[in-house]
Amino acid sequence: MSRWSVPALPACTCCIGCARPASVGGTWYWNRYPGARCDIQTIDYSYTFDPELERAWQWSEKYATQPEILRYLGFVTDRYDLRRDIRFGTKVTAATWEHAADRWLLTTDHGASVSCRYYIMATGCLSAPKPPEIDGVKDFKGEVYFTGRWPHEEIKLAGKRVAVIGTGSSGIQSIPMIAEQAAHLTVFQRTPNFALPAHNGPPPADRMALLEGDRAGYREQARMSLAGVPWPQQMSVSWQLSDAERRERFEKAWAAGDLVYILTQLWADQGVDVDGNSLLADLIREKIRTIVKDPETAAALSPHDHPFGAKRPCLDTNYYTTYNRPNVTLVNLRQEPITGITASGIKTGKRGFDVDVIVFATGFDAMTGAIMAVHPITGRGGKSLSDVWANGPQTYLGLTVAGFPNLFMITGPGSPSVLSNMAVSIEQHVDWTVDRLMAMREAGYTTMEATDTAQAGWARHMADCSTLTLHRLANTWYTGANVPGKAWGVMPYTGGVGPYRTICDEIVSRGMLGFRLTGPNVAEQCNDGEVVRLQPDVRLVLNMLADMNLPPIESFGAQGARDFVAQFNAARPAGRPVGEVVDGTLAGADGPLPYRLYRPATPGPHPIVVYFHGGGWVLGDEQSDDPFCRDMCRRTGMSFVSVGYRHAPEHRFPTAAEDGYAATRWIAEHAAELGGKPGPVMVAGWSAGGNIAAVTCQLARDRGGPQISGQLLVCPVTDCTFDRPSYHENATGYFLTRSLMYWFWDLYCSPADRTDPRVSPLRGKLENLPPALVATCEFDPLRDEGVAYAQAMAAAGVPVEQLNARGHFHSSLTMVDVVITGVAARVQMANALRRFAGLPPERKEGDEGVRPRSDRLAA
Ligand code: N01
Repeated sequence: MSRWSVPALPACTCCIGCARPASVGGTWYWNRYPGARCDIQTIDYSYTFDPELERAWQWSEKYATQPEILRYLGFVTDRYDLRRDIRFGTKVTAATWEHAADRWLLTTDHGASVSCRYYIMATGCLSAPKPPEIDGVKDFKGEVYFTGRWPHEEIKLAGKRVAVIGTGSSGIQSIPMIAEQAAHLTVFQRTPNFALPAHNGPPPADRMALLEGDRAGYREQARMSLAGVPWPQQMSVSWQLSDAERRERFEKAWAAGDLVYILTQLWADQGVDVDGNSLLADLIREKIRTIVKDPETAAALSPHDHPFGAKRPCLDTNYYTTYNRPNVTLVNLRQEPITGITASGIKTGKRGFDVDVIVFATGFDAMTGAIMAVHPITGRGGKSLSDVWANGPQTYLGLTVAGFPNLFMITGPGSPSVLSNMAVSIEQHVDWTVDRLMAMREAGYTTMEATDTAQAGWARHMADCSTLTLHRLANTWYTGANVPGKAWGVMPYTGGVGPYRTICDEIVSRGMLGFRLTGPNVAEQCNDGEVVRLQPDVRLVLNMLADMNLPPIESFGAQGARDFVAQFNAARPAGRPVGEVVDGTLAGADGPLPYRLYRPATPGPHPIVVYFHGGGWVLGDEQSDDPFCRDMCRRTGMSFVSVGYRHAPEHRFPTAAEDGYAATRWIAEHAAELGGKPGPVMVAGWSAGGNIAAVTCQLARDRGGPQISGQLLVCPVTDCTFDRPSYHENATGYFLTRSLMYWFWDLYCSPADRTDPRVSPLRGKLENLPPALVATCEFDPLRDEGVAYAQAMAAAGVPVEQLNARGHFHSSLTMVDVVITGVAARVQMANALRRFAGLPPERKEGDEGVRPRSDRLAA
C-alpha cells in the first residue's frame, strides 16, 4: 500500500497531509519521527511564567524526547484548564478584516466562522512541511513518511530497505535510529550539515545548580541574552588565542554537547567573521574525518558551502558513526542528483535504489508557510497578505503588519524566533501582546496597527543586523532558499533576544512608537517614527556607555582624560596581526616625535600612508588607533605610519598642524628606509587627525611638497563654527558631545586663531589638493562640517568621494571588531587609498563578503 498521507488524518488535497491536530503540542504533536528530541537543553526549553509550574515538573533528560515534551505541554494545558478554550480539528482557512466592525472574520473548515477583535497567529515557524519537489513520488508502491507528519502508530522498519532524503536536524536525528532497525538504510544527502554530539543524559548538574541557585536571575539572564540561553558574552577573538588555546576551547565545547555553547562561547568572532568561523569549521571537519572510517564518505559529510551556524547546525546522537555501519550507504546528491522516484525506489543520475520505505526529512516552508496557508488574509482596503509579502515578509517587529490591524504573529518573521530558544521568544511575544491588548482596553482603543514608516524602518534595521552575521552567506530555510520561487532574504531577526526585547519595551515607553491606535470614543494616537536608526552594534555600544553613567570626559582634565582613554582602549579587542609593527622616532617641527609603523605581511616595498590619530588635539598617541591602523594596513596592503604629534594644552595651535606637516615630509623623504615605496605618500586621519591630514595637504601644496597622492579624512574637524545642524542634532548622547568639542577647541586654539586654515581648513584655498575620500557619520556633531569640506573641495575641482555612514556615530569607523557594521565603510576607504596609489581595488572574501547568496540550490 502506498502510505502517502497519514491514515489517521482526513484525506487531504496537498500531498503531505492536512494539519488537523486532535490535541495540543504543535511541532511536538506532529514531529514524532524516531529520535525526535529538542536540541536546546530542556531546563531552558520550559515555560517560566509561573515559578510553581517550574517546581511542579522535572525533566528526565538534558535533551528531552518528543514524547516527554508532548507530555509536558499536555500537563501545562491541563494545569491551567486550557482545553475548554481550544477548538481542535479545526483549520482556519481565511481571515478578513471587517472595517465597519473593526473585527476579524475567520473562516474555518469545520463549523461556523469566528468573529474576533484580535487575530493572534501562533501558527509556528516550522509547521508547514514543504513538498519534496521530486518527480514520481505518487508512483512509489512502498511506504512514504514525512518526519514532520509522522504517524501516531508505531512504524515497523525492521527488515526493510529504507531511504531517507534530507540531512537537516530531522534527518540527522532519525538516521541513527532508523539504521538500527532497517535491513539497509540509504541516505540521500544534498547538502552536508554541521552536527555536534548531544552527549545526552540527565540534566547537567552544573546547569541545574545555576538554575536552582537563583531561578529568577537565571531566567532573567536568558531573557536578556543573545540566544535565549544564559551564557555570558564571549570577549576573546580568535586571533588573540593560540592554536592550542582554540583547540582546548573547541574540545571542551565538543564534550559539552550544547549548540548554544559552541555558537557563543568559543571566540567572539566566530559568528560574525568568515576567518574566525572557518577556524571552528575546520576543527569540526577534522572530527568528522576522525569518526567516519571511509574517507570518501567523510569528505561527502563535511560541509564546505556555508559558515558554521549560518545554516542551522544539528545536535546528534551517533550520527557520524552510523556511516560506519555495514547497512548504511550515503548517496552524495551533489555528484548524482535524484532524477525521479519510481514504483520501486529512487533513481539518481548514475544508478537506481530499490527500497521499501522512503522517509522525507526535507524540511518546511519556514516562517511564512503556515501564515500564508491561511489564504487569503485580507487586511484594510482589501489588501491580501500574500500580495503584500510577494517579495518577502514585511513586518514591524515580526509581530504586526502595516495594513493589517489587530493581527499579531507569535514569533513571526522579523523577530528572533528560530534563532533563539523558542520558549523564551514565545513567552516574550505573548507577554508583550497581552500587555498591549490590556493597555488598549484600559485606554479605550480598539485597534492597533503598525505604520508604514515604522515597518520600513524595521526592514532597514533587520538588514543592518543581518550584515553583522554570516546568515546571508548561506542558502537555508532562514532565507527562504529551500523553497523554489520563494523570495530570498534573512527572515528571522538576527540582532539577538535581549536587544530585541529592549526594543519592544522602548516602543512602549516611547508612546507606542510606530503604531496607530484608534477607538470609538477616544482621539486617534499615532506616534510615528522608526525605533532604531542606529546601526545595531552602535546601539549596543552607546547603550553600554550610557549604562556606565560616566561623567563628561572633559571633567577629568587633560591628563585624567588621557588616562581614561588609555584605560578604555585597553579593554577593546586587540587589532589583528599585520606583517610587522615597528616603533621609531622621526623629526617633527621642533624635535623628535614617536611613530608606529604597520607593515603588511606581503613583500614590499609598499605605498605609505601617513596616519594621524584622533583625540581632539589633546588625547591619544601614535598607538591609540592601533586596531584601525592594523585593519587598514591589512585591507590596503600598504604601510601605515602613525605619528605621535604633540598635544594641547601643553602645545597649542599650530603645533599639531606643524608636526603633522613636518612628519609627512620626513616620512616621504625616508620612505625607502621605512620599507616603503619612494615617491608620493598618502595622508589619513580620524577626527582631529583628519583635521591634521587635511591641513597637511594644504601646507604640502603651498610649501613645495612633499607630494601627496591622496587624502582619507574620517569624520574630520574642518571648521570653527558650531552652528551646523549636526552640532545641534547630535550634541549629546553620541559619545562625542558638543561640550567636549568646545573643550578640545579651547585647549588647542584661542578664538583669534580659529579661522586660520591650519585649524579650519574649510577656510583655506582648496584648489589643487590631492584627491580625497571624506567619510562622515550620521550621528556625529562633526558630520556637516565634513560634508561641507567634501563639497567645497569638489567645487574647487578636487576629485572627492564622499561616504556618509548611515546609523553610525563619531567613533564607529575606527572601532574595529566592535562596530562591525563599519566594515563596508573601511572597505570603501581602503579601495580609495588603493586608487590614490594607482592600485586596483582589493576585495577580501570574508567579513566584508556582503554578497547575498541568492543562487538557488540545485538538487
Ligand atoms: O529540515 P531542513 P529539518 N532533494 O530544512 C534536504 C528544527 N528542528 O526538518 O540542505 C534532496 O533543515 C535539504 O537539503 P539542502 C530545526 O530548527 C529542530 O531537518 O536544502 N534533498 C536538507 O538536507 C531545523 O533546522 C529539531 O540541500 C532535499 C533537508 O532536506 C528545522 O526544524 C529537530 C530536497 C531538510 O532539512 C528544520 O529541520 C528537527 C530535495 N528535493 C527539526 N528538499 C530539534 O532538535 C530538501 N532536501 C529541536
